[in-house]
Amino acid sequence: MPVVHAGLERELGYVTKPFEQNHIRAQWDEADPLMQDISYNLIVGNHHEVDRLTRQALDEGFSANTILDDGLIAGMAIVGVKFRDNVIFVPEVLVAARAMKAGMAHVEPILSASGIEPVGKVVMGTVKGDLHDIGKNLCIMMLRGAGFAVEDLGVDTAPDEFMDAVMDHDAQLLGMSALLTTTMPNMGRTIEAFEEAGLREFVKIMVGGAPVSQEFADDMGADGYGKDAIDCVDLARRLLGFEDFAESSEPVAASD
Ligand code: B12
Repeated sequence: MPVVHAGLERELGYVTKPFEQNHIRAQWDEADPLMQDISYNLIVGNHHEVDRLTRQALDEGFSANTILDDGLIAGMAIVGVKFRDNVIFVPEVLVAARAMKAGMAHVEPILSASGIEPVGKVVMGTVKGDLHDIGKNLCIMMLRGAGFAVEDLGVDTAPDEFMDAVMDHDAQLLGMSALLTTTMPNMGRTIEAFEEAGLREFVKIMVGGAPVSQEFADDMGADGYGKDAIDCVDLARRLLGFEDFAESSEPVAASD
């Protein structure tokens, strides 16, 4: 009978939705204790341990893909759920993100060299005139945690820069963030620029940021709006035609 790490068993206690509980538990039920240890240390934000354990796992012959899926992404799933349900807040998420980055530093070069495809390619940036990036960075971290390759354009991004990046990286998705009512219209201007250049049909566009709403997103012709970083991942998956998490997870019996 597989054993789930005692710390992870406690963490699963924070996951109240049965389909999420079943989905994450099923992954750890199958995962090696070392992968579970990576997940646990990522959740609690111990980046030194994630760094050490990821190197150890590679030395022991685990594939970069297994470490990514069963260790890093599985841990990030719990962080995402806890953040959404207000169990943890931005500082804790940023600490977990640092741990994720420590692990990714070892597996990313191997994954890119082996040509393993990410689930999707996303370009993200804060629009022209706007320097707020905390929310955008959280979205990027969650997207990477979910297996997307993300090109981060930073802040104060002009429509041309968004267009160049989407074409250069062959991205299927563009995400724009704005925190100021004065810079929100630059999302619409960017969408217009894509239309004028004949590029709109090549990319799905999602928008977010505190002052942005679904109505505003619809008005300016975006493909979707996300209210937070979890929504951003769900939206990205939906826009690329993936099944919902809920629908894709088979219920499993809870282990004793
Ligand atoms: C931190 C902050 C700053 C920092 C930014 C630091 C940084 N590196 O980001 C600094 C000090 C630089 C700053 C500057 C200014 N700020 Co400021 N700032 C804030 C503050 C306090 C927090 C913003 C934040 O980080 N929130 C936390 C993150 C996690 O939330 P979020 O950004 O909304 O992101 C989440 C979602 O919206 C969503 N999301 C975000 N982006 C995207 C994208 C996609 C695609 C999707 C799907 C989802 C998504 O997911 C995120 C994660 O859950 C807000 C007030 C507030 N409480 O919101 C004011 C606020 C945004 N700032 C404001 C102002 C006015 C300014 C300044 C003009 C002040 C000045 N006079 O200089 C300047 C503007 C500078 C500029 N040109 O951008 C106003 C805006 C008012 C308005 N209606 O426009 C606010 C609301 C404060 C206020 N109450 O007046 N600011």
